Amino acid sequence: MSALNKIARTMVSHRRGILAADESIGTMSARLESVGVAPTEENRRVYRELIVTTPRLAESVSGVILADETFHQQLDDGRSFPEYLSDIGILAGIKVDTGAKPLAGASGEKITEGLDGLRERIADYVRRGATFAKWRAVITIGDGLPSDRAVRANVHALARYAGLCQEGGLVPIVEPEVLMDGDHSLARCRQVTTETLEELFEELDLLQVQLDGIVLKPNMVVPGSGSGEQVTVADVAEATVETLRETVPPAVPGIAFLSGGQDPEVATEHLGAMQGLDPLPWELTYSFGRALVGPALEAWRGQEQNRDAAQSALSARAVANAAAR
Ligand code: 5MM
Repeated sequence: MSALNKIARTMVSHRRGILAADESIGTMSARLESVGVAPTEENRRVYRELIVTTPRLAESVSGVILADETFHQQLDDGRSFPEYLSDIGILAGIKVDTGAKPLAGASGEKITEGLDGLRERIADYVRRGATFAKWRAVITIGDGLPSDRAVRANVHALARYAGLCQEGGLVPIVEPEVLMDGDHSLARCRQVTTETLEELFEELDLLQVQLDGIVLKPNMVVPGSGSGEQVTVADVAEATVETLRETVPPAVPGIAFLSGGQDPEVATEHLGAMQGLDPLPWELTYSFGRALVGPALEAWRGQEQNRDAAQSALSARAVANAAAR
């Protein structure tokens, strides 16, 4: 077993999943402001410390994805976030993309940036304790969208990122997110997700990315949030697993879903229903952001006296998702 494969398997095995706490400064600031907390560097640090010090987190979380700012911050006891996570048996990951920007010539579509200087940044993150990385590409469904050029450009960047990570000793989480925004049907989401994943695996092959040393982080196959289409948990589970069976090679050790704006409890139900569709060639787990920490942020609201309630809210979601596995 290669070192990368061993890390990837640790990330997705034993009923644990990955906590995405890597909101960019802009996103995290907006989330803090939405619950009445001033968006300062110190408040972002305090909030992230609350999240990672949740009691027994390591029983349901194998890895935490950090943003660059958090990666270089310390807990109150002086340990860096990667050091603390390692001490409690959780792998430290780092978001290495620098965000999704407008793609030239493709109105309304985005390309994720961050390849320049990535080899050197990876070496620095590895020295500071990172074992895996994350890069998120966003694919928008709309009138005539996504365009071929947006899908191609994004899967190309994902494959180049993945290759650089593996060269530097990090397991890449490869995240091609087909957004839930829009009024499209479940069938359309399935079609776009299938095409995106097909192109992604062609590109990973072209760039000689070692498939047993990645974790795929896709969207679940769901109707657009504005579609009004009524679907059951079983519909989503079946459509998602069928899409993945058609596109994801069995060499990939694990698939860790993003939640994408789904209600936290519904996302958990979807994850649970997929486990019933055995046999699956890969582990299926979670790499949720909002669906894990959303209720905790709501409960906290920046008040020290709400700390226990916030940690209990995160614990409840983490334990429920581990159980769903
Ligand atoms: C936690 O949010 C991540 C970073 O977002 P920005 O760079 O846009 O601030 C995001 O990539 C996240 O990891 C995935 O979207 C999964 O999170 P959700 O909330 O969709 O489960």
